[in-house]
Amino acid sequence: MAHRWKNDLTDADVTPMGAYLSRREVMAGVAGLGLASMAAPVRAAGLSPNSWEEITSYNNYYEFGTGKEDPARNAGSLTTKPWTVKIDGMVDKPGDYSFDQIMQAMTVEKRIYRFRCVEAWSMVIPWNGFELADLLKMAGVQSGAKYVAFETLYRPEEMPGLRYPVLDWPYVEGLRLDEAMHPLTIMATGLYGKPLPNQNGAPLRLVVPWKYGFKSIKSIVRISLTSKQPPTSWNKANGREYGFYSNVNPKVDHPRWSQASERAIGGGLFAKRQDTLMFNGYDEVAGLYAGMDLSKFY
Ligand SMILES: Nc1nc2c(c(=O)[nH]1)N[C@H]1C(S)=C(S)[C@@H](COP(=O)(O)O)O[C@H]1N2
Ligand SMILES: [Mo]
Repeated sequence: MAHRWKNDLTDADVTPMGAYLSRREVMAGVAGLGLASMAAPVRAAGLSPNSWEEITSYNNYYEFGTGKEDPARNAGSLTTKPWTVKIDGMVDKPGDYSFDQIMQAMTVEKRIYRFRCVEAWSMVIPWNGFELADLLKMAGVQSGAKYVAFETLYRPEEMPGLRYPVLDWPYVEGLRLDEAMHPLTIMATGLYGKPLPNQNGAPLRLVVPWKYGFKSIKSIVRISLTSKQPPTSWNKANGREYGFYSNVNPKVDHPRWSQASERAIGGGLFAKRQDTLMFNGYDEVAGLYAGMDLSKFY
């Protein structure tokens, strides 16, 4: 399976508009040629994805410990079947949606995305998932809704890290509604065509590729549509260091380190750091922040 990803790269994919704009159009155009599989959005042109081993053994999932290897070691105990996501707040059809019910309604596709942690390391990850917009449309977003709040499972019996007050549990995150509806924003349910491993946020987690990794909240049990900006875990823990927006921005440093460059995981001991790109390279989201001072709204 792994080697197939490179074959998914096409010239269309390397243009800035190649990915999200193209999905439905290109799918429509290409489907007739029987080449549908080549139209999958590839967001890291020229880069090859990190290995399964790298993506599943170097993780941040503090509910299972704060070490990079803790999640792989400790998350095996997490029960992900059955799984229910409560969708509530300003929606027409609030309720408890089972994971199976969601998967039946959604179209899962592959998306190769760059992933940039605020700690200045990065990977390239071949996700499987569906657009968050499709799930929100299914629930029926009401007109007064402006934000989407997300919550991770809180289950101390299975999550040893919850014993430590590193964060105010459960882990919570949030997006502005237009960010949540953006076609690049996905709910990931798999990696390399396999179900998402527990350490990566099984059975479903958010992926917002133009934001620092901590926005991509794992193992989601609740999604609430709200009129007010929701609190977010890292912002509550240290508001000076972690803002609500957290867009990848090489020009706005973390108070304790530079964000101008990053260490690509898997590059080897002597690999050169690579430049960090504005919006992690996803320039098509720039319009979402038109007129905003991104050093103030960090
Ligand atoms: N619930 C929860 N979600 C989380 C985290 C966490 O500790 N708990 N860590 C975040 C951070 S800091 C990063 S970098 C990414 C890591 O995702 P990965 O382990 O799949 O690479 O998950 C994010 N989502
Ligand atoms: Mo992170």
